[in-house]
Amino acid sequence: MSTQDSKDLMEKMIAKNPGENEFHQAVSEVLESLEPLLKQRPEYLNAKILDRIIEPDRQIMFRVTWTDDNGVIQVNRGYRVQFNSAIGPYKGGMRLHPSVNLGILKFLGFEQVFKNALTGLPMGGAKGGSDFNPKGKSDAEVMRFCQSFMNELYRHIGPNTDIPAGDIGVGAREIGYLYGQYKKITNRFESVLTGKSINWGGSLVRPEATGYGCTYFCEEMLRTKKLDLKCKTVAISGSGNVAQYAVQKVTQLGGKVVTMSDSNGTIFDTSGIDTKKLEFIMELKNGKRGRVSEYAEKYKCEYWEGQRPRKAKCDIALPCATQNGLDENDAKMLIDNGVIAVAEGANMPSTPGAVELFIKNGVLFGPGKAANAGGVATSGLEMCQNHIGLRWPAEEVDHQLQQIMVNIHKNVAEAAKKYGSPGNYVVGANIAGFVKVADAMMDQGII
Ligand code: NDP
Ligand code: 2IT
Repeated sequence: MSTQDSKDLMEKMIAKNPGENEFHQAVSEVLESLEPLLKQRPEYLNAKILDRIIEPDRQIMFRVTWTDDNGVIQVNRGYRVQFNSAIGPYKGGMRLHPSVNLGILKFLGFEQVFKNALTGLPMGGAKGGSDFNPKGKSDAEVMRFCQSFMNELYRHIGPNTDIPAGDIGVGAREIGYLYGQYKKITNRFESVLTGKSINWGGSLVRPEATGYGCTYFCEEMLRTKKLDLKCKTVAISGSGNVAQYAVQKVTQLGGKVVTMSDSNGTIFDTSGIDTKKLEFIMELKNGKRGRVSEYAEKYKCEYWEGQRPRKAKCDIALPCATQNGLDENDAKMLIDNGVIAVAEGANMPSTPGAVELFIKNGVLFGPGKAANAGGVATSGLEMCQNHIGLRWPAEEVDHQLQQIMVNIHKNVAEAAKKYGSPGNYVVGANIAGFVKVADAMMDQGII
């Protein structure tokens, strides 16, 4: 594919999806990475695989009506973008956040297609959610919202059709309410959601999986330079599910985590966020649903109101909050401070300018679709356990998760090398993920 063809396709895609900047960003990065592959495999172009792969199979939008605790009727918009099912049923999380719109979910669904392919498990890509803001809502309000959301969603999903899971704003509580309503409507107890609680079909290690997997991926990158996490200073952003378990695994492997953050600010704890302090964060964020500033008050560390963690001097950065939270200036600061590796726990947390700087400056950079694939991979393991009617011990699931992350690293590194960009995990991840999905689409004909 020539650069001109790629530009033409991008222009067409932007015209068809106006204003969906994050989606444009995600597609543009993939198209750029694929150029060396397409030179060798023109059959993908003849079969119009690029035009087909950037168009979701199906985009579902619906009204979600619920009543708040004051008896006032509220209306939100619900979505499920079923992006691609070439290699398996649709699979991907659901996000509840006021910033959710169709463009955000298309970017996330598109990324999910390649990420899921990289896991080696048979899962297509999807993403869903709503602009509902769970912050400040009571449990009862969240429950009524989830029930109303499922009243529409249930007809579009199923254990062999589409299996949603958690993402920002959707954790064990929300998955519970969604599952309860699905069961009420369909009278079926089946593997239709992942991230379920342990005593009703969930998998051990699924809550930990994204943060652990990201840390394992980071270790694999470091291993290529004969380094490891021992005694490394690590800056983590976010304080939700992914960030919490990244902190836990980094600490277990001998690293020292000095930052966490939320949408209000960053805590900078030079003595390290150890196991005991992490317990406080978990209770604060998962139980009390409070702000990280309370940590700074309790442990008397620095708190940077309204700021991101990037000015913290660190060897390793794991961005685990949300998209585009790490820009060129942040990247410059990290590089000037000697960062060795960046592994994305979040989806697309680094802007294209930041990614370019990391790669130019020889920073080991693990893009989200490779580095955070441990979450959805373990969702795949949860589905597998549900289908065979067994529950594997934590050690077994963790072992499989580690193996999957090692394989992703290996496959991505090999693809990067094969197509002329050794060490470039962005190119490697995009090509390795794409080939798998594109080949399946070719096999399945013009549909
Ligand atoms: P959570 O809801 O548990 O936590 C989200 C964290 O990100 C919170 O600390 C939140 O702060 C912060 N955050 C969210 N939106 C913003 C924003 N606009 N600006 C600043 N901070 C923000 O979500 P997860 O930990 O599950 O998800 C984090 C990232 O990881 C997302 O990009 C998600 O897509 C990705 N991911 C998640 C997987 C999973 O299995 N859960 C799997 C793979 C990727 P606050 O509390 O203030 O809102
Ligand atoms: O972005 C992601 O990979 C997720 N939110 C997890 C999806 C899943 O199906 O477990």
